[in-house]
Amino acid sequence: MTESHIVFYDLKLPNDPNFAWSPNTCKTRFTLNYKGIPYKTVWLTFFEVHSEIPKLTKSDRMPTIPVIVDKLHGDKVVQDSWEIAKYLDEAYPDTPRLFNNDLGTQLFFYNYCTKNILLQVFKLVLPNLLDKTGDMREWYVTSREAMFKTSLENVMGDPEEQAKILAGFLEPIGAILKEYPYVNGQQVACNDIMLAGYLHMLFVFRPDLFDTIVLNNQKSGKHFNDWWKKMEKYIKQE
Ligand SMILES: N[C@@H](CCC(=O)N[C@@H](CS)C(=O)NCC(=O)O)C(=O)O
Repeated sequence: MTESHIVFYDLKLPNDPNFAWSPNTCKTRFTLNYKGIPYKTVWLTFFEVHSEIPKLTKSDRMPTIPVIVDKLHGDKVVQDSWEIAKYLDEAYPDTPRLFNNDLGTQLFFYNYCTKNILLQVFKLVLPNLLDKTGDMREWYVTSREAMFKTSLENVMGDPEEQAKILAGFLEPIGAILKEYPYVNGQQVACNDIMLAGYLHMLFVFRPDLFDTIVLNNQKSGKHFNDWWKKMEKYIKQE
């Protein structure tokens, strides 16, 4: 067995341990898969994120995951999926690259996906996610309502309407995939990994909607379908 270079902290649902679902951590999982860097997952619940992560980061920054500890480079700790992607490109230069002197445009696309795609996917999967929060449900509802400054019912809104909005946000990306095999053109870039991380949450919680809104989207035709098939090899647990 290959020895893992990276310890990767992922988010565990109380009723579903060892199940990769979190969009933020999936961005890093898929990054590690794409780069072929051997890693070991440590699964934390939301409560453990708050108790364990500050011990690693030794900072008063809000504890979130993904976090990695790079055992090959002096136990370097990196927090945040975007920072981790940039770090791994530098620390492991012999692995497939995610950036090619295009940080600004990739950041623009990443922010577009976070603001639009991730938010819409979250609204659509929220009832399914809540069903899996087990004894953390009360904490989860209270903390998310504080984050959104409104009730989760308001956040969810009308699912049909939310699905239409998501389809609209995907449309300009479908137009890229109509012309090119990947978001940045001929090769996988960080953009593809980030987008796959966000869409993966819809795939695992609402495969029916993933099928209609993403894979068989009326406007984007089969282009997302072709892209997802190419990305599938990076969308796996170690
Ligand atoms: N921008 C950050 C977002 C990280 C994030 O929000 N992670 C969530 C898990 S999906 C978290 O750790 N949340 C802790 C909490 O909500 O208390 C990234 O991309 O790494």
